[in-house]
Amino acid sequence: MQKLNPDIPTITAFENSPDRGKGLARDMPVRWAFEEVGQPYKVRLVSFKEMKESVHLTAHPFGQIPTYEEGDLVLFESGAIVLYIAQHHSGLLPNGTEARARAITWMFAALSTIEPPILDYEITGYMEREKAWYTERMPILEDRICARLDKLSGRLANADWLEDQFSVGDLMMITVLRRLGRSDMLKKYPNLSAYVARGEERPAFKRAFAAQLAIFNGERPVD
Ligand code: GTB
Repeated sequence: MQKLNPDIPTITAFENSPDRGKGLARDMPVRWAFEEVGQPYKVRLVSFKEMKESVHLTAHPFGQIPTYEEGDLVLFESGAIVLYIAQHHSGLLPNGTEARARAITWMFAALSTIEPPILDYEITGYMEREKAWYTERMPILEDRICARLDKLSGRLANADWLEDQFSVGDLMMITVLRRLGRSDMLKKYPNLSAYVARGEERPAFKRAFAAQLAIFNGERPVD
């Protein structure tokens, strides 16, 4: 595995992101976490072909992005990478064992409770459109998402963040909710829409978003 600079972590991202610069690929939460904690990072762009080749598979067993390399440490899974960044810098986890555990719980809730029905909906949307069951299945999947959003909305209520302060839990929850785009599902929950907008207003989010958009617009990272 090529080491660009052992002191500055290097992540991988799509050379050509299918999201067309919307910041929906999973390098985005990693970039956002780096920006929140003020850690510079490098990006190595990979094509779909390179992702499936042995060099990349050494870092990522499933041939995907993102990966994280820092010295001899190589990580994959955006959640694990974001958590690692949060644990090794201040700014994304509160002080206190219990408060930290609650923030991490929200991160897991984002990835393992909120995201799965959203992914089912997305994947059905582009893989099963021609199937006979498509029109019947989509509202069922939509209901499953809304059942989760309903509870999340109730829990957030009028608060700015899921716990007392912005944390890695909010970073991941907002990342996941962004996958709904400006869909009618999110619009049904004004407090969740405002929550996502609040996250997107953070200067760190804006820097991360601009960096991935620059790649979509043809800029290439410099070593
Ligand atoms: N669980 C892993 C993680 O969280 O890191 C999942 C990683 C993953 O899904 N990576 C995707 C990938 O490498 C890119 S982000 N796909 C290539 C492959 O599997 O061959 C998922 C993604 C892709 C596209 C959009 N989009 O176009 O909006 C959004 C999200």
